[in-house]
Order: sequence, then structure tokens, then C-alpha cells
Amino acid sequence: MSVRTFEGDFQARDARFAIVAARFNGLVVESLLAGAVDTLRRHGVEEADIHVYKVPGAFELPLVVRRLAAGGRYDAVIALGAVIRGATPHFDHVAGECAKGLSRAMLDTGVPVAFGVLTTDTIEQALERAGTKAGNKGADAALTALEMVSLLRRMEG
Ligand code: INI
Repeated sequence: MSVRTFEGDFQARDARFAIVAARFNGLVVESLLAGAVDTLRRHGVEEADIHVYKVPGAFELPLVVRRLAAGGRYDAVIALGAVIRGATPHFDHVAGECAKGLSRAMLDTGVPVAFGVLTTDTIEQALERAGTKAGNKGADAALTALEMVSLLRRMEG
């Protein structure tokens, strides 16, 4: 008996990607951005097919991500940000609305949205996930985008 399995193979070198990055906690987010671009490049995506958009903070990510996803120009959108509990009394609102809005943007448009938004208690935890000892969440989000683009293509093709 053989079971048919459909999965992405991360091959999407001809795809176009938008990356939306928050300026808030820019030290962390710039490292996420570098990780995301590096991962796309190493999977064969041309720099000309990677566009970066900047927004003030994580709360603004969903609007711009949704606009780009709905525009038909990109195969996937990667959202990058860092919401750090110690830095804000309204952590739960910023992080919660950001996650909800990004999820809605993906489901409303049918375009994959990769969630590369760190939500941590401390700046140290954020830095650990931005290219130091706990990997790079921006690179992970780029891999997710590549996997989802290739999976959706298989499902459609
Ligand atoms: N935005 C972030 O991306 N991360 C944060 O940690 C953060 N804090 O600490 O408040 C943050 N706030 C700004 C928010 O995203 C909006 O830009 C702002 O409220 C204006 O709408």
C-alpha cells in the first residue's frame, strides 16, 4: 500500500517574495531580515524578486502584509518583527493583534504569510532568536515561505 503525500520541497527559485519588517526593536529585526534574505538567496531566489517594506511596529504589519498579499504581485509574504514584553505594557495587545491580523491576511487572500515575529520576555531572548544561539527566526520564516509556495504549487498542479 502506498500513501500519496503532498509536501513542499522548498524549490521556488522563480517565485517573488515580499518581506515586511517592523522598525521597532530594529537591532533585532534587522538580523531577522538579513537571515530571511540570505535564506531566500541560498535557495536560488534572485535579489530582484525580493522586495522589502518597512513599517513602524509589529502592530502595523498586518495592514501592509494584507495589501501586498492581495495585490497579486507576490507568491508569499514574510512578516518580521520583535515584540518584547519588558519594553511595553501593552505587549499582549500588540503581539495578539499582530498574530491575528497576519493569520487573517493569509486566509483572506490565500497567499502564504510567514510569521517571523518574535514574542519574548526579554531583549536577550529576542537576540538569541535573531542569529545567535537559538537560530534565526527570520531565516526560519523564509524557509516556511519557500515550503508553502512549493506545496501550494504542487496542490494546484
Ligand atoms: N512594536 C513592536 O514591533 N515591538 C514592540 O515591542 C512594541 N512595544 O514594545 O510597544 C511595539 N510597539 C509599537 C506598535 O507596534 C505600534 O507601532 C504603535 O503602537 C503605533 O501603532
